Formats: sequence, structure tokens, C-alpha cells
Amino acid sequence: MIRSLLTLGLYGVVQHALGKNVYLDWNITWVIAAPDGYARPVIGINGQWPCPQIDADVGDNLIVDVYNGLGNQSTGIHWHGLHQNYNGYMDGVPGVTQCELQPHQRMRYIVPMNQTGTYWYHSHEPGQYPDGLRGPIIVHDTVPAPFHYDEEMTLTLSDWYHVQMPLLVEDFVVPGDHAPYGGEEPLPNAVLFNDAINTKIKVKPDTTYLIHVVCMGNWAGHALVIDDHDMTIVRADGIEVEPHPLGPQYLRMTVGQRIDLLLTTKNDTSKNYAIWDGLDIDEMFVQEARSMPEGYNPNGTAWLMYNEDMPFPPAPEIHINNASLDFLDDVTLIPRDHLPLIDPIQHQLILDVYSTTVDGKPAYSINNMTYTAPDVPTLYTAMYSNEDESMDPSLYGDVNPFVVNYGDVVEIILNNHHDNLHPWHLHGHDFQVVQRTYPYGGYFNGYGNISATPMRRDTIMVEPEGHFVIRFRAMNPGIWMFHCHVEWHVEVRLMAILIEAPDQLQNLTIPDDHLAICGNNKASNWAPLPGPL
Ligand SMILES: *[C@@H]1O[C@H](CO)[C@@H](O)[C@H](O)[C@H]1NC(C)=O
Ligand SMILES: *[C@@H]1O[C@H](CO)[C@@H](O)[C@H](O)[C@H]1NC(C)=O
Ligand SMILES: *[C@@H]1O[C@H](CO)[C@@H](O)[C@H](O)[C@H]1NC(C)=O
Ligand SMILES: *[C@@H]1O[C@H](CO)[C@@H](O)[C@H](O)[C@H]1NC(C)=O
Ligand SMILES: *[C@@H]1O[C@H](CO)[C@@H](O)[C@H](O)[C@H]1NC(C)=O
Ligand SMILES: *[C@@H]1O[C@H](CO)[C@@H](O)[C@H](O)[C@H]1NC(C)=O
Ligand SMILES: *[C@@H]1O[C@H](CO)[C@@H](O)[C@H](O)[C@H]1NC(C)=O
Ligand SMILES: *[C@@H]1O[C@H](CO)[C@@H](O)[C@H](O)[C@H]1NC(C)=O
Ligand SMILES: *[C@@H]1O[C@H](CO)[C@@H](O)[C@H](O)[C@H]1NC(C)=O
Ligand SMILES: [Cu+2]
Repeated sequence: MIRSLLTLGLYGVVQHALGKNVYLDWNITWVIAAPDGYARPVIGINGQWPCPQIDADVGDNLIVDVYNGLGNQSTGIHWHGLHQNYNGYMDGVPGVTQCELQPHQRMRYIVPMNQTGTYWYHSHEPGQYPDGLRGPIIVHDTVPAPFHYDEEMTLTLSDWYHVQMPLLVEDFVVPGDHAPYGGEEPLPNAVLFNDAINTKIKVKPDTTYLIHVVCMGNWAGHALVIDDHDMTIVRADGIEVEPHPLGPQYLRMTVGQRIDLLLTTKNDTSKNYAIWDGLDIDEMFVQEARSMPEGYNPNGTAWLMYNEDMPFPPAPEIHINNASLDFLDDVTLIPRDHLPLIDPIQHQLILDVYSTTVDGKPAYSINNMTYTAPDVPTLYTAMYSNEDESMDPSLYGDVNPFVVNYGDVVEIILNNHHDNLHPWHLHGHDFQVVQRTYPYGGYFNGYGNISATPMRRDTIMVEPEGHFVIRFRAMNPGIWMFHCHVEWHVEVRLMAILIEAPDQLQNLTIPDDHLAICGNNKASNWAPLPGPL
């Protein structure tokens, strides 16, 4: 006993001593940019857009001072995929873990870089990140990776719009013919690779690259193909997996997901090769009974550039529309640590999701309730109530609150009663994906042939009229969003709140600068109490 305590203490000290601070000073402002040739105001950082990639080593502390220089919009920055153990007030979700950071206000985020792999940051102000406020976070390991590579690169994928989100949202969240289909999402104007079109990625011959692919778009899923090159998956959402060569299968990613790939270039530098990104029209656009306008191109092309003097060929013809089953099923990946199925479950949550209307406007419901933003951030409601009160879901209002006890093995079953797919993201955790149906695979009706070592990730797609089952252990007291990552669907309130061990939150201390921004917020009638009750 004494020995293990000592070891723990020492481990903590060593970790602290090794880690460094990665300090960033951000002024968030409007910048004019033309990623696809069309100039428009986008949200950038320190006068730059694309927003910078953050690189850190595992064990570092990321410290970001954020000043909202936008003038006309509030913000809040979320660190997608980073677990924030006992640190949930740094999760960056306005209305949930903090007040909105209003124009001319500033606040500091301190985020431990405690996981290796590929993550990203983005605004969590509803509808904001597709206007540009997003970027990759790469957390490097301090020990050599279990797989070989020579060089690293990042590839971001995104759909892109010419019109700013507030205007698009105004047209989207209206009563209309398309209800109850959750509104008719506007079609993107472009497909971006590394926030540009016609992107040429210079590569060296006979070199193995570790490619950090980050899917940071608004809506569509992406199918990624690199002509005549095999790719091997080594991480999904930061979780190392048994190396999985894609072979003839396609890689499909939803918004929010990250995949780390190994790719070895050819010896021969006489040719360039197309990279194809097909937006997921099959299940996302067409299901909405939408007809594409004449000439609409849902595909983007970039290139692996071996030789700038040689031609840049068109993308290969890919038969993606009839080939849903040719996508790699990410549920078949095996985590390298072989963490066994967490069992038995202690708390099962069943979420039945419908698209519906509220006051005639498109909305989604979970168990017949639609999320309504609270006046006080839900984390503060939990923290400033007493332990017993905090466990009562009715304390939290219409935020689809799901209260779980500390240490419980939680299973979430999500039945998607909508004829469209949705990428679900859980903050504060990764989770085991116990099962997921194919499209129209029906609602939960018992377990199928489930893996003894299930895949873990933090964002998982549910297919139309199908379901998924995920599990995790509730060891991270906090208030965590569980939501569809499609920003259109956040606008129509497709979200729930996991209220995890709220009776352990009373002794957290919210930094003064986080409380200070609440002053003239929506939560103006609310003043934090001096301490726990
Ligand atoms: C932020 O940037 C804007 C635009 O360049 C500038 O006007 C403003 O003074 C900057 N604010 C801070 C606090 O750096
Ligand atoms: C906010 O300011 C930007 C930059 O000037 C402008 O393009 C945008 O239309 C404004 N948005 C709103 C909602 O007023
Ligand atoms: C770091 O990760 C370990 C293992 O997942 C976890 O036990 C610990 O609480 C984490 N610490 C922080 C500060 O996130
Ligand atoms: C590259 O060239 C070297 C030497 O010519 C050869 O040994 C190697 O097998 C080649 N690699 C590939 C991938 O063709
Ligand atoms: C998009 O790519 C697919 C697959 O290669 C192809 O069938 C389709 O014609 C392309 N669409 C357009 C508009 O180019
Ligand atoms: C998909 O379409 C291609 C080209 O039309 C065809 O060759 C292939 O057999 C089709 N696959 C399936 C599963 O229908
Ligand atoms: C939810 O609403 C649907 C449709 O209105 C209804 O059929 C169903 O019984 C309701 N479910 C619950 C649990 O109330
Ligand atoms: C269950 O899944 C495992 C791993 O995918 C597979 O090897 C096995 O054959 C499956 N069993 C049945 C009964 O389908
Ligand atoms: C906070 O309270 C919880 C339970 O009440 C306890 O487990 C935890 O150790 C406390 N943390 C600190 C830093 O006091
Ligand atoms: Cu969705």
C-alpha cells in the first residue's frame, strides 16, 4: 500500500517536472481569406487564417490566453478529444462549462496535454467554427511510436461555405416545407484540404509519412482516397490501434473524427497522384430528398506532389454511391492496448432520437425532450448546489441531463429514428464502441457478436434508422456535452448533457477570470456564491 502510494506520488512529480508549458496568446478577429478563391470574412487568430496548428509533447500544459477581438460575436474554445480530468471548466462550451466570452473580454484556458495523437480545437459557440475558428492539435509522444515513420504531416478536410453561418442559420432554422426533417442544410460551396483547394502536398520518394487527418468541417462526412497508395491506420481519435491496412476499402470520416495513417511514397518521382475527398452525399445529402443543382460537385481533389514539373492528373473514378459496405467499418479496429470490454454495466442510458419540430421550427428530440440552453452554465449549477441536490436531474432544466454516479460503468444506447446519419461526440471521454448497425439496421434489441476488445474513440457515426452502443467508466466528474457534431444539428439542438458525478464537483475552483466574464452575460442575474454550500 505504502509502496504504491509512493510510486503514484513520484509519478506525479516526474510528470510535472518533465512537462513544459506551451503558451499561446490569441487575439480572435475577423480576417479576409479566400480558401477556394472566393474572398470572405473568416474568424482567424492573431490576424492569420488558417488558424495555427498546436504542437505539444505529452505531459505538457497548454496555456492559451484568449481575447475576443471579434466585436460582434461571443465565443468559447473547446479542445476536442482532450479529456480534461477534473478540469472540466476548461472544456470551453458556452452555457455548459463557462459563460460566453463576449467581445472585448479575455480568459485563460489551461489544458493538460495528457494523451498522445491527433486532436483539434474549435469554437463551441453554436454555429461558429465553420466560419473558420478551428485548428489541429498534435500531441507528440516522448517515447518512440510502436510503428515506423520518417516524417509527419497534417491533412485537414472540410466542407466550406461562402456565406457566413449566422445568415445561413437564419434560413435554416425556420418553419418550412422541409420540417420535420431538421431543416434543409445548405449545400457547401467547396471541399477544402488544409483550408485550400487544389492543394499540392510535396512528398519525398521512398519515405514513410505519419499523416494526421483531421476532419473539421461543418456537415458532410468525407471519403478519402489517395490514388495507387495504400494507407495503414494506426490511430483513431488519438487511440492507438493495431495497424490496419485499408487495402481496397475506403476511409470514411465524419466531422470531429481524426485518423492517423501511415503512407509510404513510391521510389519513382515521375508522377503525381490525386487525393480524392468525396462528401458523403449518399447518406447525408440525398436522404434529405434533395436534388443537387446542375453541375454541383461534391468532390474535392488534391495531390501528392512528387514532381512539380509533371502533370496533376484528375481523381480516379470511384464508385462510392453504391458501395456503403466498401467503407472500412471503424468498429472493427482493435485498440493496441487490448483493453477488454468494460463489463458488467451499472447504468444503462437509452436515447431515442427523433427529428421533430418545436414551434414549427426544425429541432431534434431525445426521449421526447429538446435541449434548451440554460441561463447559468450547467457546470456552475452543479458546483454551486450541494452534493445531494446536484444528483437530481430536475435541477438542470431542459438540457437533456443524464446524471451518472462516480465510478459507474455507463452504457449509452442511441437509437437514431432519423433517416440520416449523425456523428456523435462525447466530451471528457473516449468510449468503447460495443456495436453499431449498418444503415437501416434498426433499434437496439440485444447484443450481437461484440468484440472482447472493442474499438475506442470519441466521435462515432450512427447510421440512418440504426443504433450504436457505447461504454465508458464514469471516472471524470464533470459536465460533458454529448452531441451530434454537425453544426447544423447543434443549431437545431441535437444535444444532451452527461452530468457525471456532480456530487464531486463542489470543491473545484473556477478561476476568477472565468467567473468575471459572466458579469454582463445572459447569466447576469446570477452571481456565484463565495464557495461550496
Ligand atoms: C486584436 O486585433 C485587433 C485587429 O488587429 C486589434 O485592433 C486589437 O487591438 C487587438 N487586441 C488585442 C488585445 O490584442
Ligand atoms: C461581424 O463582423 C464581420 C466582420 O466585419 C462581418 O463580416 C459580419 O457580417 C458581422 N456579423 C454580424 C452578425 O453582424
Ligand atoms: C492523465 O491520464 C491518466 C490516464 O488516462 C489519468 O488517470 C489522469 O487523471 C489524467 N490526468 C489529467 C490531468 O488529465
Ligand atoms: C526503392 O528502390 C530501392 C533501390 O532501388 C529498392 O531496393 C526498393 O525496393 C524500392 N522500393 C520500392 C517501394 O519500390
Ligand atoms: C464525384 O466523384 C465520383 C467518384 O469518382 C464521380 O462518380 C462523380 O461523377 C463525381 N462528381 C462530379 C460532379 O464530378
Ligand atoms: C457499383 O457500381 C459499379 C459501377 O457501376 C459496378 O461495377 C458495381 O458492381 C456496383 N457495386 C454494387 C455493390 O452494386
Ligand atoms: C415520444 O413521441 C413519439 C412521437 O410523438 C411517441 O410515439 C412516443 O410514444 C413518445 N415516447 C415517449 C417515451 O414518450
Ligand atoms: C464474431 O466476431 C469475431 C471477430 O470479428 C469473428 O472472428 C467470429 O467469427 C464472429 N463469430 C460469429 C459467430 O459470427
Ligand atoms: C473533492 O471532493 C471529492 C468528493 O467529495 C473527493 O473525492 C476529492 O478528492 C476532492 N478533491 C479535492 C482536491 O479536495
Ligand atoms: Cu447530426
